Amino acid sequence: MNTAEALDTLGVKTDAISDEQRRQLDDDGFFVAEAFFSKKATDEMRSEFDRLREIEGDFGGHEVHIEPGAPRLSNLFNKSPAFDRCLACAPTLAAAHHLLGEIHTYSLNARNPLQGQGQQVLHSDVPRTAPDDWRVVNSMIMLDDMTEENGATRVVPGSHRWVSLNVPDVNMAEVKHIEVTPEDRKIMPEDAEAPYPGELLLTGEAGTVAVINGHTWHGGTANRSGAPRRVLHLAIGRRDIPQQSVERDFLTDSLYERTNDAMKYLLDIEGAEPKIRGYPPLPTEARVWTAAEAVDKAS
Ligand SMILES: O=C(O)CCC(=O)C(=O)O
Ligand SMILES: [Fe+2]
Repeated sequence: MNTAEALDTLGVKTDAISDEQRRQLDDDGFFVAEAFFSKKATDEMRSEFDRLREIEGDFGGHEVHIEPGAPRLSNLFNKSPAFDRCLACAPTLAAAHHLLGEIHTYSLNARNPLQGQGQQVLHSDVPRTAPDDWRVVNSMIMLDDMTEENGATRVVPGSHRWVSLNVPDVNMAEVKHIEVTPEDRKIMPEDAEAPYPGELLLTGEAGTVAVINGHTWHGGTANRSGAPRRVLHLAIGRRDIPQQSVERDFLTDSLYERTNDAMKYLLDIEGAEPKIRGYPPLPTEARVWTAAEAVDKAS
């Protein structure tokens, strides 16, 4: 199996993204695919988000990090078959194959900023050690309408070519240190939570998928209206970069049993031994991540 074969089996065609979307990804570092998921698919994923949030409460997101003011969930492939369809999310997967070549899943998380909260520091999800060392394509699968009022994701066009910014430590992989030149310093924001010149908000109706190069400077914004903003983050990584959610370590018997060879290839669980029976266990304590912490590390 290889990525081209897996994507073909899953019905993801290389022309699933248009020439214009490919150009936007290359030049701007992001594009938006409107109305990709049907209402039925979106409704089902949204109600699973709610069901799992009930189960996980304060521990939601514990496998990666818990974010005060923005309830999260992680390890979602293992938690509900409703998310299996994300393995055929053509805009994300075609973009990832285009940019990264051989791929596997990086993570499937979810996030819902609460009223008045959720402003994140501007950040790159992953570091980069050479100009074209692209590592991750991330995407926001909108389960609610994402508007300028309810905490849309902001992006800075063209910033995927700039220095890596405020990369969360869980995503640093082998990179120990990000080289920052005096030229870089000039464009790096003094206040990473503040609006950045030229930033845009990614908005769309439920079912829309916004795809970004994981290196593009971006971040969640505050939910001013309080309307729910449930979003899945489907991140796909270059296959030689370790997964954020190492699926072999989290694997449930249910996910292993219901996935075909192409899905197993993308999840990187071919021949793996399921470790978990039933619902993945919740911890008794978990890591909290705050914007302030990211900036401390960066300075
Ligand atoms: O939920 C969002 O709008 C973006 C979140 C994000 O970039 C992150 O948590 O890394
Ligand atoms: Fe991010």
